[in-house]
Amino acid sequence: MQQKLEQIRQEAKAALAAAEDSKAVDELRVRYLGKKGEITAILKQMGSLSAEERPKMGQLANEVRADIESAIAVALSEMNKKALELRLKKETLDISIPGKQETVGSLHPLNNTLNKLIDIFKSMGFDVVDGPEIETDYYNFEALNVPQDHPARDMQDTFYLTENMLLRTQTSATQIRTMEKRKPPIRMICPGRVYRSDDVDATHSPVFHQVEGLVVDKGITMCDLKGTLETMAKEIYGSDTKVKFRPSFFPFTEPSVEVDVSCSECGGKGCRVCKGSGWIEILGAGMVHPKVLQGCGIDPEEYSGFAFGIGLDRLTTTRHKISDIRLLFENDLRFLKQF
Ligand code: 2U9
Repeated sequence: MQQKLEQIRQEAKAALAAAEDSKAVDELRVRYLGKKGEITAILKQMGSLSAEERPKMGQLANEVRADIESAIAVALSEMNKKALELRLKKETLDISIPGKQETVGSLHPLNNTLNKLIDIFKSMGFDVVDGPEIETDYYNFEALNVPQDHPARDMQDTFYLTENMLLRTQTSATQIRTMEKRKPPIRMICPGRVYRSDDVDATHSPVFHQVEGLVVDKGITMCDLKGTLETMAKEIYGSDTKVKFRPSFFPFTEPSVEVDVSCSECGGKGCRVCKGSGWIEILGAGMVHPKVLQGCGIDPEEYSGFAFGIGLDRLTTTRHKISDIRLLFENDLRFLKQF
């Protein structure tokens, strides 16, 4: 029996040393130490031994069992170590590899300029109002005192959807609706996309953007218009900016003006940006025509108002010295990344 136990010890240790995975180790555990294992089988034969030999063999059997158990523990721990080493090797991180560069977007220059204008006008108490891009002939032209035979109403200049519906050529319809709904005082700007049937070139696009403004209250004069626009121009182009009003004509304002600012590039001396004149035209404006007020149910004897229309695209190109309006619509990242 002693011989048999020693043989089991040798065999089990050799088998465990050669085991390749934990499954093989487990099989060996069952084979040697399990309920039907070889050691158990030996222990069952103990009854046939003499009283003298029994405790000796019992002790030896326990020793062999403990030996095999510790060989199992060693084999398993070796295996775990190897598996861990393998995993660590496979999952090695090369921390010297350069990271992937994440590009951060920025606001489109049109939105950037618009946000600036919104901030400026909000600080002067203006509301920002949105309106539809599809309008009726009445709100886009008739209510604004644009006569039936005015060239702007021509099919050549306006995108008509039906005889009566069109893509708005200015955002003024939103102001008309506001005046119909609200009593003065009114202070509002309407930013938005507008459409005109123009051929595309460096300064024209059939889709462009306006920010129109309207103020209606008792006692509003041209001085209020001048102060408001001067404040806006100085904020946009710098505090040294001068503003010049030239007489003009629009059907919806009387008197009407076109507004120039001193060229921020040359300070008024004349350069490429202002085409030598020292001035840049940025908007049209005027006192709201009494017929327009009347048509919206506002008594022109009691109230007066001023209105202005800013071409957002032109304001943006002059602000950033962008030479071609088309750059604003092409979404070329090489251009947009500069802002
Ligand atoms: C109401 C009454 C009057 C808005 C005005 C202009 C003058 C003007 C142009 C600027 C560049 C159009 O985008 S542009 O080509 N606009 O010159 N717009 S006064 O007048 C209004 C608006 C609403 C009820």
